Amino acid sequence: MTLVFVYGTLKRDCSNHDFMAGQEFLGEARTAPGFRLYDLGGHPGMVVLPDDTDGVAGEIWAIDADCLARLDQLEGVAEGWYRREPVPLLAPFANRGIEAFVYPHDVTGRREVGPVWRE
Ligand code: PCA
Repeated sequence: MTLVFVYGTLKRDCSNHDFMAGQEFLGEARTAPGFRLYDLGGHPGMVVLPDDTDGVAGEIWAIDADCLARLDQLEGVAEGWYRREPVPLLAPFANRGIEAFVYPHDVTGRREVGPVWRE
């Protein structure tokens, strides 16, 4: 099992949540400050933003290897669209090396969403 932090369309009640079918929800979580969401067109990208003070809200899931592979494909990890990397989370998930799909590209001109993605 792998723990992942999801903050966008993979969350409960969101458009890609079917990808989490059969996996285990462990709880709501929030990153440390330094991350913000931007609207990439129906889905958010979480970017590193050093002067952010709020962080990003999301969910922790325990997922199996098949699910992880499907998520990597969905998020275009091999193509460098999103990068799956550890993000600092607040308690009770702090210091556990939990990964999220971070958006590593320029967000100039994208709508700033703030800390919570809603559909
Ligand atoms: N799906 C992933 C990354 C962005 C998105 O919409 C997630 O929910 O974490």
